[in-house]
Amino acid sequence: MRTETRGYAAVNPQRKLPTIIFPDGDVMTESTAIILALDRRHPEAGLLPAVASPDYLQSLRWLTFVAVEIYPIVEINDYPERFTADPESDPAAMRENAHRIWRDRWRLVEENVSGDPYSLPSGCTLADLYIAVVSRWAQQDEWRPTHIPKVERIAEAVSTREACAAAWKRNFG
Ligand SMILES: N[C@@H](CCC(=O)N[C@@H](CS)C(=O)NCC(=O)O)C(=O)O
Repeated sequence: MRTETRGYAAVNPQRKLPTIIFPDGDVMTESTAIILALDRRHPEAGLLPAVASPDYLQSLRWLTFVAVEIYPIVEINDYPERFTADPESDPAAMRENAHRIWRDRWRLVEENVSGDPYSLPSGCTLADLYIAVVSRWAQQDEWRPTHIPKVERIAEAVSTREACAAAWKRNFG
């Protein structure tokens, strides 16, 4: 759902979610940029691994991979008509193709993350929250557990963290 109000367009010209308004009034859009900004503004919280550590590089890698290779597929799943100029095109076929690409890219995450139950050996980071949330989209609930069990473990571990459980329940039941 695109957020239609004129007021929302003033903070997010693309009228997409998410948007964050920081306590000092700074407004930011783009989920990965928001994550990096939160980490810089709250260094004490350890939201991402220490900058000098190898895990920091890997957390940037997976954040970026999910943001640019996976998240955009959600828009094709939700709004296939935006991606064709052909009035005869079949939205179901476009969606199925999007699902195939979605599954291939999640398999790549599955085969390359090195931690357990989180994506990196050093433990939970905002990259895990991002992986967990984005993995819930694009209608693959039945496919996920058998094909990407590590990603499922990340989502399970995130969803049961004390700080995340209520928000997870609100959004995903
Ligand atoms: N690149 C943006 C993508 C944001 C995005 O696609 N948000 C979805 C919700 S998950 C949305 O608002 N979709 C409505 C639409 O495409 O009209 C980001 O990473 O924040």
